[in-house]
Amino acid sequence: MQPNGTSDQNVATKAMHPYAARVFREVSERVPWEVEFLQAVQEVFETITPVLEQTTLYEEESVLERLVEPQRVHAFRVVWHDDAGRVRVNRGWRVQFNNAIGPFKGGLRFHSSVTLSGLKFLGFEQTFKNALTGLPMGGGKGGSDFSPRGASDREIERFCHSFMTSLYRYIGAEVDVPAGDIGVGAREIGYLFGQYKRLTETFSGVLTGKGLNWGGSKLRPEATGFGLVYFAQKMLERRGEELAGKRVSVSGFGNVAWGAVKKATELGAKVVTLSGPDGYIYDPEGVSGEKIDYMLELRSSGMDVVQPYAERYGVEFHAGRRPWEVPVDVALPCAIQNELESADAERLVANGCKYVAEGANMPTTPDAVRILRQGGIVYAPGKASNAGGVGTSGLEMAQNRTNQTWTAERVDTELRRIMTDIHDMAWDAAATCGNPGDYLQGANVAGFLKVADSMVDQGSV
Ligand code: 2IT
Repeated sequence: MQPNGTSDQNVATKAMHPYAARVFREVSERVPWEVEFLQAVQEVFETITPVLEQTTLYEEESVLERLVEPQRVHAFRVVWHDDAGRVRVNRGWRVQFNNAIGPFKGGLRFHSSVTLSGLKFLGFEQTFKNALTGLPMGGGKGGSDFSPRGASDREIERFCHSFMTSLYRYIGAEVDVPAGDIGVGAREIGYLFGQYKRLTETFSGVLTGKGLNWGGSKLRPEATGFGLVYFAQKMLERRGEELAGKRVSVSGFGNVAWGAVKKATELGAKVVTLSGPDGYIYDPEGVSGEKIDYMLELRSSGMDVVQPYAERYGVEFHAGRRPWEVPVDVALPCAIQNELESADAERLVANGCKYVAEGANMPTTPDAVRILRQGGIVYAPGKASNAGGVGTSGLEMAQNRTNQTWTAERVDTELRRIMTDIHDMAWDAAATCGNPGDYLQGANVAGFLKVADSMVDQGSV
């Protein structure tokens, strides 16, 4: 789970339509230090050329210029007391990126690596991802450079209360609905919700990922990982293969990895790796049964390391290395942005890997994506393959609006349908562009069209 700048970022704009190239150049000149944000913009802009060649409408309406500018960014100081009674200060943000198709929607990330550039990239991606779910949700993202690692439960509570005190005026069930992300799980959502309720004296669906007793949806914790595996299943099916019997590598050991391991194992695949910032474990027998539950224990220890798994189950631990060197059929990066670089991609290709589906947001660097694709690996970008998490957040919002509690079966059926629809939509959009099977282009084009057309419909706002 090593975050890694964008050392091998490709800044060529050759593949871009002249309009996209101009806007990209303008953004690059305006915020040259926002490398992750620029990486995300570049990836979208490079793939929508067929759309921009067909019509000048988006240029006439300055849609790209508007798309790369968040509607609003809230930046605030988060002051809290640690257990020793010291006053601590962190930075908090909420990037309300685009609400053309619904209220801003997206997670909160608490991690020492969080920056405004990182949140802008995540909010930008979220806008297209949410559009792909088919549900009325705009894009947003927020968080703090607060690291929950090693913090006590009371410290986390005090931090969350302070964070919400600064944020509560700017969110709401019909305005902006945050959720969890790295470092923000059920516990944090509970503290954030409690403070929102106290400050506003309202009980509303202002956050998703809530507890099951107080408005949460069944399967929301599992949804991102489950959805990822459902998507991967579709990718394999399209090529006449099945997931059962396949060897799978997973990176990370948090919420997304946990759900992915659970579902992949249930469907008969064998997950042989997990990873943390400390390195990766190789479990040739497969992560299954109680080992999957142990992932939850590892996570709640708050130590952000995976090595204890190796000690407990007597398997190999590779310190400071990434799991991509292990030969597998399917790789599922589920940790963090830019965790799969060129050398990793080369190894996956050389070892005969056939599918890469992203569980994290933008875990593969642009050069690595090129290497995977040139090497014949079928690649799915996170905005398509990890959309099951926010998709199920959308289902939680639907349940809250109508005062309903759906069964797990119903949520699972809806989640499967959402993932199937995203797969097919991306497939069809890519085919229309003359590149069948190109999920990257398909997802970007389908997401772009929905958001861009909605913006045009609503005039110059
Ligand atoms: O990256 C993501 O899609 C999430 N962290 C989930 C966002 C949400 O609103 O459920």
